[in-house]
Amino acid sequence: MARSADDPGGVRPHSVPVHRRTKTSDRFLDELKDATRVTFVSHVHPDPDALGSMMGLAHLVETCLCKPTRITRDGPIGRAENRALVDTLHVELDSVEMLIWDPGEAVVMVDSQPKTGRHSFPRAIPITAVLDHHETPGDLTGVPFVDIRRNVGATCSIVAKYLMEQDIVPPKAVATALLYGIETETNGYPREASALDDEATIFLYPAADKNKLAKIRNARLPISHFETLLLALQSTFIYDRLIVSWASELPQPDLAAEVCDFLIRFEEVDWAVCAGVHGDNLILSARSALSDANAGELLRSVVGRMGRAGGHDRRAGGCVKLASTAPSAVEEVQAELRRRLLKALKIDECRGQRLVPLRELLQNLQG
Ligand SMILES: [Mn+2]
Repeated sequence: MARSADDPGGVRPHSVPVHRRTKTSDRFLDELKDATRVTFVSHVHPDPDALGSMMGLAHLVETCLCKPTRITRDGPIGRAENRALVDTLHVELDSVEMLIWDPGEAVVMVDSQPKTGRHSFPRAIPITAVLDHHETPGDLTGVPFVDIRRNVGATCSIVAKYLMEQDIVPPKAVATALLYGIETETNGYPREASALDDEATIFLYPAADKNKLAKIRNARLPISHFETLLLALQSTFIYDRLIVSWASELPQPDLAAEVCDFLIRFEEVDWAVCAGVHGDNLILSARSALSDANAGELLRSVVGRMGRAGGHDRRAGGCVKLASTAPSAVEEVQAELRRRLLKALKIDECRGQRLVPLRELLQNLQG
């Protein structure tokens, strides 16, 4: 029998599978090849992970398939850093309420899943692909392409992986948005990050604009930000290892998360929750300093049929529609949520202890 040149002779080489492994990004692009245009959608009040993911995938589709793309904004962008990202990187967003859908186009959803109540675009529009990392399950029936990685810190990391697989170094603005998207999703402690998030960060860092990144991180804040923080701290209560801030009016809904990020650093607690009124909704945010906290699941069970909630292991968000925004009606909803929260965390019903004692608050006012 003839021997090939690399036959080790006598020793059987390890069998190596000959079929070429299809990359996930190849399958993603394949699903979009017949579309006239690709439109990217995400959740309401898009955050950096949503914005960066849409920008990264739009660049991938434009480069590999030479197709026109649109990226969208569902509702206003609240947080100052997120608005700074859009302004600084000159991101062009189409308002999802104003879009006219073309039957030949493909819709790709990022950082969210269909029918989770987190979007306002028409439910009848078919979705071709979903890329997400949330624990909150959506209705994926009939979606041809699904890439959901619950162990990954950011959807932007999955998108960066697609770019790596296709050997595409993204332009500065896209790399900056992707990097900031990963940063915002993985900066808590304990870290909710995987090896893929670190790999994506290393890939994106050289291509990103570090000055613009610093400008976004340090976005200037309006006076309403400080007023809200002050009021929130004045109605913050400690129940054993839980701290809850019953913020009153939130000028923008993302402030609930900002209050939580601030409170979870309090050394005497493991859980932080903020609930504040925005329009006719009670916006909820939760954080945990524990590993395996299942915050998304916990908030979902607390909110139950009162509204909707979901998220990650240590971070979660939710929303309860208020029948009335009269203070007594809001207090009633808050009391029910507090009761359920204490029960879920196995904390005995107790009077909350103020973070800032009332006596001090009054003294400061008089001084
Ligand atoms: Mn995300």
